[in-house]
Amino acid sequence: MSGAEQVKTQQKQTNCRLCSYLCGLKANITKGRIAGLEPDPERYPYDTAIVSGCHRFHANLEFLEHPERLNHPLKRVGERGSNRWERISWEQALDEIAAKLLDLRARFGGETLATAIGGPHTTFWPLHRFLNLFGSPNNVGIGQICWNPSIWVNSLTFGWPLENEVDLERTGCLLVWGANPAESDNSLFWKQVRAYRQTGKPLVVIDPRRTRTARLADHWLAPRPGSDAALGLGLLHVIISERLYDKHFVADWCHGFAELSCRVADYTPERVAVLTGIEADRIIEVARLYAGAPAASIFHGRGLDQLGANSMEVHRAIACLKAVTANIDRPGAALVSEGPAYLAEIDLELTEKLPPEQRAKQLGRERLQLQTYESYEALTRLTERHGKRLPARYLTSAQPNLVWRAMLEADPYPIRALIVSGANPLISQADSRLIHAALKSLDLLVALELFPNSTSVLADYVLPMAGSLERPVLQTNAGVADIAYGGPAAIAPLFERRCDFDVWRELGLRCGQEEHWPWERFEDSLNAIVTPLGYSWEEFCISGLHAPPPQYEKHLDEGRGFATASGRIELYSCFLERFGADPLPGHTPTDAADAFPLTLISGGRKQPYWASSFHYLQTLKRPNQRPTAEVSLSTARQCKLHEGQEVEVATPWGTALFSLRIAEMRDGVVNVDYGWWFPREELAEPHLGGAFVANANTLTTADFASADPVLGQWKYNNLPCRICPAEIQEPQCASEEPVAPQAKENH
Ligand SMILES: Nc1nc2c(c(=O)[nH]1)N[C@H]1C(S)=C(S)[C@@H](COP(=O)(O)OP(=O)(O)OC[C@H]3O[C@@H](n4cnc5c(=O)[nH]c(N)nc54)[C@H](O)[C@@H]3O)O[C@H]1N2
Ligand SMILES: Nc1nc2c(c(=O)[nH]1)N[C@H]1C(S)=C(S)[C@@H](COP(=O)(O)OP(=O)(O)OC[C@H]3O[C@@H](n4cnc5c(=O)[nH]c(N)nc54)[C@H](O)[C@@H]3O)O[C@H]1N2
Ligand code: SF4
Ligand SMILES: [Mo]
Repeated sequence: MSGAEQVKTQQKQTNCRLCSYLCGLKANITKGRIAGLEPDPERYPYDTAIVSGCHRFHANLEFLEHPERLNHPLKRVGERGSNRWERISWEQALDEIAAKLLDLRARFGGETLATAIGGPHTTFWPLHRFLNLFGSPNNVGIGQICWNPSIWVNSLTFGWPLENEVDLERTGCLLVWGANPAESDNSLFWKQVRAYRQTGKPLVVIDPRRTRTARLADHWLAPRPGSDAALGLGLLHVIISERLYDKHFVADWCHGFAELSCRVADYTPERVAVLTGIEADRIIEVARLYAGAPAASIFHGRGLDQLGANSMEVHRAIACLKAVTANIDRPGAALVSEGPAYLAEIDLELTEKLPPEQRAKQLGRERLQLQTYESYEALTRLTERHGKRLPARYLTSAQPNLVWRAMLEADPYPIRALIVSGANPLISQADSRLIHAALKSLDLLVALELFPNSTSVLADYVLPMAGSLERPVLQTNAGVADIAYGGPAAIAPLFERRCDFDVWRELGLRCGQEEHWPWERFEDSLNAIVTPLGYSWEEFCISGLHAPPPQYEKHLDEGRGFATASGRIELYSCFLERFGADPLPGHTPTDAADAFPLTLISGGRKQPYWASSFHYLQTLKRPNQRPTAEVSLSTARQCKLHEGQEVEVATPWGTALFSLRIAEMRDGVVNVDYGWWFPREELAEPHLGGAFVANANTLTTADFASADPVLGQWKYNNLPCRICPAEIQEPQCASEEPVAPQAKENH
């Protein structure tokens, strides 16, 4: 490099934003453009192996400068879905959207606006702040099916959420249950799991598929999908009947041990073997391994978060397993998180500003036991004893099926507007055809997006958002733990792109919310968030990490205990009892459906994609990458299918096409990729980028009537299905074994 060029090149700290790790990077900036990126060894979570193993790191610059990125605000000119747009100014876009929102609110009330969010792609508290101040309880997204069943369960069992990331150096036994970090993480945690395994300590993976994670394990249990709660009860049965539990800890700190013992008494290994399809001996072996380790950990994933009623049940069983073995708040075991020492999410999202009469408009609240404002408030009264408050936004988020139906049927009131941010609901939320009809019926649909996609093409306005490297980032895990990490933008947003924060603030100013948006820039709000830590945003960015060392056995502090009604860990939950739910963990068997003899898992993760994201990036494109449906060899033979064949997967709700892959997994189970669409194909109606071709969510439903009454949860796993060659389209295979319909077994 010549001397003249060296002068022009500036190095700036920034962060990748292509997954939730937000890896610290250094950007080399020449003439205002990023010429190159390298990992920053000074900042979290630096590890050479992370970057060399991460597919997406190398895609950052393509992501930033991709020719299809949205660069200017667009307004629809043709029919909805015709993909014809005019470029307009930000002022015009914001003025028109705000005017339309105010008009709709005057006619139908604040509840007429809904928002849709997805995974942690952006900072969501500004959206919630706007929505609460606007007066709507109707945010849909992932509240019930990603992460939050365990947030609810751990909070009502232990008084606050537990850390899911486990202390692998000090644990003596690790169970990875319904998660596949080899594909879904592929970074720091996955590296730690591999290092852990090299020490020879036991790794148990519980997954119907022999994933890359399962291949690393010395114990692979392949339950029938959806039967995990029964497995949990079986493990508890062995631990209690063989007296492997921690007697002192149970006597001192657990409430309801006698009731739990009674509940698990008839979940003998032999009976659980029938329910789960796992041999009794293996259940006994894993129970002894877990209870016998000096410290043991359970890492769980979305395989357990998306099982309908059994999600709460399995998380309750796991919480009881941790409690009775005293694997709580000790090194190498589960840690009760601290509350954030920085400005808490609840104070940013301003849920207390949503008036009671608007909270009362939460759809389905008469039937839901948790996942309502009332339950959230009751939980907060408990956690406040320890000076902590959970974020409300996920624990009260709306049941999506009821929101889509209110758009279509105006029942019990009309929802006429939707703003989508950091999500692609047509592809990544349940029941794509219903969502399609609902979006088409709206008076106003706005998409805050980085790339055009199957949802944004249906919008009235598409607003171009700043993404990775163009905006500061701060990950706070929604404030359920005392951890925060992030850093500054490398460059100002390109073209006319803006941060999501700016859009919500500008809409807020136009909708009478001036007093609640004191920060002019996103950075100003980040400054306010970290100020309680004793430094400014700029100072925070130097290390980019706030992660105080863990504190153990906090319940032993003078008079502290656990923030539950009994002050102890609630094996028997007084909280669930109060809201009419089963106070003990149970198991809900799945009904058999003759026409759909197989069981569907929709969406085991795969690198390098993230749901519907990154399919357009050349850097990541793998030769011949196709959406696949996986079955075992024996299921393939039974169904007369062969590797590479085009197959149709059908459920009672729809069909989708995949390429068949034979994989090591439980017989009778089908696993399909999720998030598939085809950005190179026609985006206009009716094709919508192939939104209905290989989309796992044409196979799913969030139907409220059949959703679980506790959270209103729907299923992405454990769904009835069948599979056949694409051209024949008739069922050819029988079920793995007949499953007799049984009544709910917990009473
Ligand atoms: N069948 C099935 N469905 C599932 C699941 C499953 O396992 N199976 N999993 C569920 C789970 S756990 C989740 S979390 C969801 C994930 O679903 P989503 O979060 O909806 O994921 P994506 O489809 O990747 O959509 C994210 C969108 O956000 C945009 N985006 C990225 N960064 C930004 C930003 O800074 N600002 C804005 N405004 N937009 C941005 C991307 O361009 C992309 O279009 O899917 C759920 N749906
Ligand atoms: N590459 C990639 N990484 C991602 C994402 C992505 O889209 N792509 N999404 C991100 C998001 S939003 C999330 S929430 C996380 C999720 O992270 P993970 O939970 O690790 O996600 P999955 O890879 O889907 O792993 C779930 C596993 O559960 C298994 N499973 C399905 N049904 C059952 C069941 O009934 N019982 C049991 N025991 N197991 C079952 C599946 O076979 C699958 O292997 O990943 C994140 N990381
Ligand atoms: S995609 Fe994730 S792991 Fe990879 S560099 Fe970016 S933040 Fe780090
Ligand atoms: Mo998720």
